[in-house]
Amino acid sequence: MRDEIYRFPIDGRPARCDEIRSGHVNTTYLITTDTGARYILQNVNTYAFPRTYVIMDNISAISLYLAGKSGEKSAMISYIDTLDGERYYDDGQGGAWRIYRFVENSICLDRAACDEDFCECARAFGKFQNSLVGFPAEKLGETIVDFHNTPVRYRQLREAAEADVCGRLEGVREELAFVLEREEKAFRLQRMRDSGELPVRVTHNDTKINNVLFDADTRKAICVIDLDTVMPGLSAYDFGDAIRFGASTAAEDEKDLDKVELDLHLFRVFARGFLEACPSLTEKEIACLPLGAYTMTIECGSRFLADYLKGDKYFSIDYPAQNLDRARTQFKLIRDMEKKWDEMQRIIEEERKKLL
Ligand code: GN1
Ligand code: MG
Repeated sequence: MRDEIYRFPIDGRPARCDEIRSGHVNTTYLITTDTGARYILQNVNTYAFPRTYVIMDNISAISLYLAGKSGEKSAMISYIDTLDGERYYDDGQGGAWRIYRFVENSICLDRAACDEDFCECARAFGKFQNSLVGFPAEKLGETIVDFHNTPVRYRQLREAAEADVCGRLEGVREELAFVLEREEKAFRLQRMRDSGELPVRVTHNDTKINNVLFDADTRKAICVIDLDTVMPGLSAYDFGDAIRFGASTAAEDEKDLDKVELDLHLFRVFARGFLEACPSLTEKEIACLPLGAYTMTIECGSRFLADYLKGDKYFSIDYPAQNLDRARTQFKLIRDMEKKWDEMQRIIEEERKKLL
């Protein structure tokens, strides 16, 4: 049993503890009590998230806002305070712990089994953004500073390459050159954010399909989870990260790069669900969605590559070169997006017009 659970008000006595291995960053457990109540207990990775209090303040502020909106089923999960009335339990040894009630009959999907699953995922993230459109994004803190600031991610990659603490640089020269050659396009979105051309909203920022809870029977999305990266951002981040992961034809760490492509049909399916659920997107934001996919993909690849160079400090791995494999799939996707760029733009335009 994880003793941290005793710090929270729960129904019954903890009877079972099972680790759920799906995220790359936090550690998650399913706790079942003797009354059958179930809770998700999470240990926040404080290497990734040194500012746990910012996360919990953000989540609490938006929970309160969503709860006050009448007639809306909450678009997100909410956490339970500790017995001492704190938003999370600080174990005094660098560990931050929190719980929420397991949503009965819910499932997480690692991949969409059909178009409808992916469309539901799009609706869930679209709805999340849309329901927070009236929330002042500037009130939220940055849980990870410069999380989707691509120029900063490039700088961190350069620094990791210069330091080369593991002596891995020789083996990744080609990948590094690939990233650096694409700097202009990769920085475009951040430039538009800086110049105020795109509105800053409340965004989720980590929109993999496994961050949505689905109803096991109806397969409708219930709400979004994994709220640690909820902070001010661009709509293109949420669209783009979901495409990077969910519209790829292969796993994030696939070694056979011939299998990795952008599935344009899935791209369309996601675009449809997202646009439908988020009618507040401006024309300019919509036009930037393909660039969001491109940017999130090259940025994530750069992060995997930087972490590989640093000795896998951030993303958890199951085997030594997994972060390099992950980086390579992202770069393969980028090549494919470059080939399919005009089609990506056309699809967005077509889906936009269908909603008019
Ligand atoms: C991490 O924890 P998880 O697996 O939901 C990461 C995302 C990456 C993703 C890559 C806080 O998400 O940014 O896109 O891995 N989350 C954080 O799979 O860094
Ligand atoms: Mg996650």
